[in-house]
Amino acid sequence: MIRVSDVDKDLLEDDGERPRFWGRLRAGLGRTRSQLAAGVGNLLLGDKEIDDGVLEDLEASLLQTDVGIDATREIMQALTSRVKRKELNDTMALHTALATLLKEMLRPLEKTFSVAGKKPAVVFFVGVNGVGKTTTIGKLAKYLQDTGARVLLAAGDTFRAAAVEQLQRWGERNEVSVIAQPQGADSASVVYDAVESAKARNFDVVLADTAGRLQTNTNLMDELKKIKRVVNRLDPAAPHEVLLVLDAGVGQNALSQVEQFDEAVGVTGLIITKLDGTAKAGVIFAIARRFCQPVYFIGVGEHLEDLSPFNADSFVDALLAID
Ligand SMILES: Nc1nc2c(ncn2[C@@H]2O[C@H](COP(=O)(O)OP(=O)(O)OP(=O)(O)O)[C@@H](O)[C@H]2O)c(=O)[nH]1
Ligand SMILES: [Mg+2]
Repeated sequence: MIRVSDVDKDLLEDDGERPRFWGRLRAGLGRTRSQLAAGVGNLLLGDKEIDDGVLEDLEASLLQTDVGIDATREIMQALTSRVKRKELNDTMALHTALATLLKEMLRPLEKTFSVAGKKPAVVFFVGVNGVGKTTTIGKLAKYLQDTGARVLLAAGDTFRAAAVEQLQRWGERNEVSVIAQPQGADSASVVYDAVESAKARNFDVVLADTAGRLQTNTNLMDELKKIKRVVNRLDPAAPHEVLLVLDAGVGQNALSQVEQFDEAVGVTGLIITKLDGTAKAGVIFAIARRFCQPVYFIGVGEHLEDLSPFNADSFVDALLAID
């Protein structure tokens, strides 16, 4: 169980990533946390006995935050069997067991994002329209620069009006070079140029933006395959990462996005954005149950500092924290 005093202690004492981002994560997950409150918050109101009503409220809360039927069933079965075995005797114990279980479910998603040793590491950002690809590139450019990496951006979204300018603005803000061609140019050729230039100029990493597309649009998915083929000619190992950006607000539709982008271009990792704007952050448990993709980063806002490596314990602590 997280108490406010523990949270304050974390803010003061922890010197890792957590203190800087913890407050934002906690605030960002506020809508999902309120949605969970009916079922989960009640567990903390006192050392009540666990009856069917308590378990039903918990189940309903999980479903309402888009944890999904399968993951909810798994969680409820695990907890119910422990209640039946008399291992959990009151609601407080149930709350603690829930937190532990949720952390265990999310821990396999943790993986450190590394661009070391590739010179340049080529990273594609793919996803449906408006999920936060370009913004995430802007934030990540800064994050990687702060680790000492030399970053080059590729304005591979040559389709949407003003997409190139949007990336260039992020480039200026971070003092990062951007390789671009005018709107309407072939995006594969922009990304190719960027990788070639990064090789020649000794960059560590190329972050390549791509236009948003629906996972169901075969023609546009083929275009992504083409970018991949073209870059492959410069480096058979490239792209080293294909990051699928998911807007948490789409809830269960995220599952079909993972499936179809992976089938088309081989997704190597996920970034989940807009956790702050939604009560559906529970979808991350559905993702964890169904796929083995790492979640490298999460986004809880529009600002540079609103991106953080994913950490299962912090995520669940923030989700279940007391307001
Ligand atoms: N609240 C919130 N907004 C975000 C987050 N990430 C991105 N946004 C906002 O979402 C909107 C769309 O972001 P973009 O980065 O343009 O999305 P995109 O995927 O590049 O969009 P297309 O290129 O049109 O496909 C912008 O207004 C961003 O500021 C986040 O984590 N939280
Ligand atoms: Mg974009």
